[in-house]
Amino acid sequence: MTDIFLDQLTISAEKSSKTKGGILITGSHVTINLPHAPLRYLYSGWQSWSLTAWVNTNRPIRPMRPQNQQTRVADPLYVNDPRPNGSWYGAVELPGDQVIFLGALGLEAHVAMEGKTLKAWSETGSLEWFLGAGNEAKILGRYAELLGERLGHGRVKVSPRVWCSWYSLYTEIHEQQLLKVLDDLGPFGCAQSLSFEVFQVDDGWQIGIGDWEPNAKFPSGMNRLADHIKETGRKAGLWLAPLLVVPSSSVYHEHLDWLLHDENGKLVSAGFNWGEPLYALDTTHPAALDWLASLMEKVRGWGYDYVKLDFLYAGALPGKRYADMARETAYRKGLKTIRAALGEAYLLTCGAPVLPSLGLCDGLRISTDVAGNWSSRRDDLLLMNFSIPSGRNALRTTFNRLWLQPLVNTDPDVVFFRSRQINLTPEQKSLLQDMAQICIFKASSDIPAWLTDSERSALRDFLESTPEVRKTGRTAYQIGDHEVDFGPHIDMPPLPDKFTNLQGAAIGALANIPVLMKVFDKLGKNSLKKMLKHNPI
Ligand code: 9PG
Repeated sequence: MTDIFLDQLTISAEKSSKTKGGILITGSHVTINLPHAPLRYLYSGWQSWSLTAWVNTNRPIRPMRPQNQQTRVADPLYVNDPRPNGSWYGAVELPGDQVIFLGALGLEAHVAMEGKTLKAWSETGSLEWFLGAGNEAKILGRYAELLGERLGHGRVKVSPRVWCSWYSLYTEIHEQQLLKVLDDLGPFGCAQSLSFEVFQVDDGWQIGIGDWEPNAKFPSGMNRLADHIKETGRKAGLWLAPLLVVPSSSVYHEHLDWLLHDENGKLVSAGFNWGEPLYALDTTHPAALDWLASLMEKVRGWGYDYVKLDFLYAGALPGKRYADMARETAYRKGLKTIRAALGEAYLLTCGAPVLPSLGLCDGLRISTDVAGNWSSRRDDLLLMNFSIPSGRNALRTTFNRLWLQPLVNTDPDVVFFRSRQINLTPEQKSLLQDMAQICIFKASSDIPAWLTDSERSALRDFLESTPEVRKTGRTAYQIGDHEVDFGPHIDMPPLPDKFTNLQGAAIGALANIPVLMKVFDKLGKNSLKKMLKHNPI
């Protein structure tokens, strides 16, 4: 196989010119004719949780089940498109490990593969694109450079080390128990302490989604809690989902006009969670923007210097907005308002559309959530949903987004050192830890009281170590004294056979029924409560 040179590709677009490492193309629609049929396609997921991976071109990744989860984890415009496709950029691999890449240098753009052609289009009009061929890492490095020039970079060089309440306690957090955890971490900087720089309170503190005041489990108020955190020498961190609104909230009752509607005047669905349908704030509505700014100022006023903003995709869903503005541009407008109101606080975006968040946040979650299990037959074969929280789903998408590192702090989600309440093997835990070292983003939810002495000391060493990281192959890294190849761990699972697929369709249909979702939610909560009763904090 001879090398593919860019001049062997037929490009149809308005115009094209040479740039360092590739070709710059202008056009609202671009078509590249490929010399051979590709073996693999690089799916680029829309937001943090969406699958981003190299997948064999003969392996369909649809349908993703259940249907009511599709909006939460993928771009609803393309979630059922049977072609290999993805947001803003796409790439194909030809025989001989040759990569051909096409990526937008702007927003509201999509790429798909049809036979031996790559097709790209903008939802709004003419756009610039970058075309590269050859070595994947080099091409993505140049793409990042070009994006940085246009969208900007995060402001913080090194991400802080974070203790996050979610992956042990989930929504079952309360003031006293968090103070106990804080106490057990020890004061920042002491010899035996765990050197987390941020103590981040996740989902569970608020009255509701859209009612961002402390609930009855936080009787002293969020400002007192921030004071306690700061007394230990740490920054206080808080989770919010400011672009989401649920029907039980006061924003929904009082300001229905702030919500995103479609062409027919119906509310746009942002998915389903917490036992309720989700709706989105219209970030072009001036009153909604004022509300967002004052919400951020309130959180800052309470004393929080680290803010994790979640479910941000809601701001970029298709719809008819107060101001006639393209969807990702509208999201960016909202994020700019948020950024300005947050001042110097660290901003971590999550569930966030990837390119539209660049330049406006410090950290970006680049994968779906990790979980206490590595993978499951249910998620891989029955639901075919690679955005469901799990160790392997998180590792796979994180790996394929490492090229974003020059642009933003890349958050691979938390690591585990505990063996209590977890179903990961030592090897699986260590793959996630290695990935966090590569990302230089270290976070954990381990409860100090659940750690053995040796687990606690391993966690301390992890937090304080800064091993040298070197890429040694397409999927391999040297991390300090050991080498790790992620390749075998991030491959896509095989396709289900016909019978399994039918079973999956039935389970997917059941999981789509709101009452059943509520029941599952309730059962999950009960077993969490039971677990916490048997595992004192
Ligand atoms: C809080 C969490 C954590 C986490 C976020 C985000 O509906 N779902 O299945 C679902 C799964 C994960 C999820 C949200 C919803 O995670 O990534 O870190 O902050 O929200 O609710």
